[in-house]
Amino acid sequence: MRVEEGFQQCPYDEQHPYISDPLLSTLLQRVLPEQTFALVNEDLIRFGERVTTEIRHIADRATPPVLIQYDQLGRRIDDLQTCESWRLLKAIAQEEGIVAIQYERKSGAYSRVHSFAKQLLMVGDCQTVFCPLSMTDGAARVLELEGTQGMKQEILSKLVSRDAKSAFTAGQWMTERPGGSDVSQTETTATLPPDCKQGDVPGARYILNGFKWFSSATDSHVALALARTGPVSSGSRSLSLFLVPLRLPLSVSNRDNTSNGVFVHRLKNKFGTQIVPTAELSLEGTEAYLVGPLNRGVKTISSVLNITRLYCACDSLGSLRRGFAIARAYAYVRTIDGGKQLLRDNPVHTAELAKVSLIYGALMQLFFGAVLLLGRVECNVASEDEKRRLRLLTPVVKAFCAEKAVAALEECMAALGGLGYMEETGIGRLIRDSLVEKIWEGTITVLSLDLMRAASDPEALPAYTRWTDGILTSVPSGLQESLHAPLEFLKSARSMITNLFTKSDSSVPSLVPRPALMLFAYITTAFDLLEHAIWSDENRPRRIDVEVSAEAFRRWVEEAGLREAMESVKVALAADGHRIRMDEMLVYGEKTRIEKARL
Ligand code: MFK
Repeated sequence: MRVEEGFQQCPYDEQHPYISDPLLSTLLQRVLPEQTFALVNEDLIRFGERVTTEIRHIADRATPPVLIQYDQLGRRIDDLQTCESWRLLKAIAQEEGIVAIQYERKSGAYSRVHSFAKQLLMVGDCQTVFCPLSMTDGAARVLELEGTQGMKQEILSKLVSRDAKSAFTAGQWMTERPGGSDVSQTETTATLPPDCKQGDVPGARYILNGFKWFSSATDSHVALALARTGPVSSGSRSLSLFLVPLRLPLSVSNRDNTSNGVFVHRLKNKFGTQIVPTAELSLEGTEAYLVGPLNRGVKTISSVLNITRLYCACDSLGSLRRGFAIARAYAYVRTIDGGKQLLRDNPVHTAELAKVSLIYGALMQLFFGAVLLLGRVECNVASEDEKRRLRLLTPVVKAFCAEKAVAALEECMAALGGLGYMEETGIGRLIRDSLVEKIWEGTITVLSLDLMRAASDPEALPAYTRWTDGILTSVPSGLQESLHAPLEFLKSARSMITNLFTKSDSSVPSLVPRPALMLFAYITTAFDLLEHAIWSDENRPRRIDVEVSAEAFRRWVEEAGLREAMESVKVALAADGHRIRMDEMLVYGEKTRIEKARL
């Protein structure tokens, strides 16, 4: 039989990423004022169309970057060649205002929601182009807060521009070989040139020398870099933040790649995000300008981290959005049972996809909860309680979305059987790319320590408790009755968090932070889902919609892992020296003779 003659699977239609999404539009209706919703809704309908008809085809043609370090005459040129798709995707994102919307602030405090909703539609087709844009956004925020007048005029305006021909992008250089996440080991130094006397003035010119181990926006125009301006013994407290032009003079037309002493040592050979030009860089006499106070570099760059971490969460969520859309679309066309039924008619299959849907919806509620707070903080309309909640939530949202989205994406892949494992469906790439979210911009363990750092603010827990109390007291009597058991269970889970966060930093047992982050994420998400169910009860005319949102809350509390998260915290709280010793034995076994000899 010729291959064209046998059975041919009917192709699936992923459909419009916004209109066909089961959750996004309702969530936006809840969180946005009516007029803003109308504007955002219209933009998302138009943009979603652009994703499927134009952006997806551009993304499918992307190829990895190439580095040519020397020309035919032996001159060092460091010519980093990215593919046309990468450049086009970046330009489209700039024109669409992925960064700009958030600084034009036409929708006030809701501008962040607008941009992140757009990103959500494009993530699965963007080849991780939001990575450099996230750092561009973060750098814009740092310059908005700490930049000199000159930096604002010359750089900030270009970072937030919609004109792709003249817009800048920014990188962020923190990581170095000795410490990785631990920047206290930074080797890069910043020294004042002989002609410059005042080094602590914002904008002061310094000379950087060192080696940056991960630069994910190597094709950018500027970067924010940490470098040492004080004694090594002061660790991260003697690091300052610098704005580095990648080329001098700084302009989009300057192609002289080594003109500011920035040398691309090699491109990284990564497991995923292969289109992103991540590289190792050496800085040799590189000109740079002080941003923010001297020796307060970590604090100053934390605004970048807190923004890029939400982009990371959006990347996890957006990858899952697309994987789930493909799995749903396939269930509509794949016949089973000798051709008598469709896959979508099979309850066992649908039950598995319902678990994916629950996770997707829950992560979306958690994510947009944080995005709303960020928008309010940036527009100076946030209360002190909201600022504290955002500080607690940012590391949690990034870590939890990374942890849960990949597992759910695996289910989406399996929902297509062997076809899902084929590269052409794109789910494999989504998994590979989104796996990095567990690592870059802070691993889950680093983020759990950051949560503990944020929770050590004595006002953080009261702020969080006031928010949850507010939701609990607004549950209408109908829902009180139908959700009695999960509500009681949620309250008992919340008291566990209260006990954890009221411990002083030093009295938190060493194994607690990571399970504490997971528990905190489960509980916060449950409150977000409850808030949504309450809103549905009050605003949605169809009973079935109220029932579905209440059911999502119930399943999240009773079936999705909250109980297990509580158990993990209990185990970590009780862990003594013996358990830690047993962990060592389970992982490494008895010390081998070689190890003993080394000691
Ligand atoms: C599609 C999306 C793509 C996303 C783009 C990805 C690009 C990928 C490229 C990379 O991976 S770049 C490198 C990523 N590296 C990291 O994310 C670093 C991980 N390490 C940490 O996050 C550490 O927690 C950190 C370096 C931030 C802290 O180190 P330290 O030296 O232990 O800081 P310390 O002394 O605790 O804090 C210094 C100050 O900063 C303190 O304030 P005070 O001086 O007032 O007490 C902290 O409270 C404050 N701080 C730290 N983290 C903060 C923060 N403030 C606000 N928010 C935070 N997150």
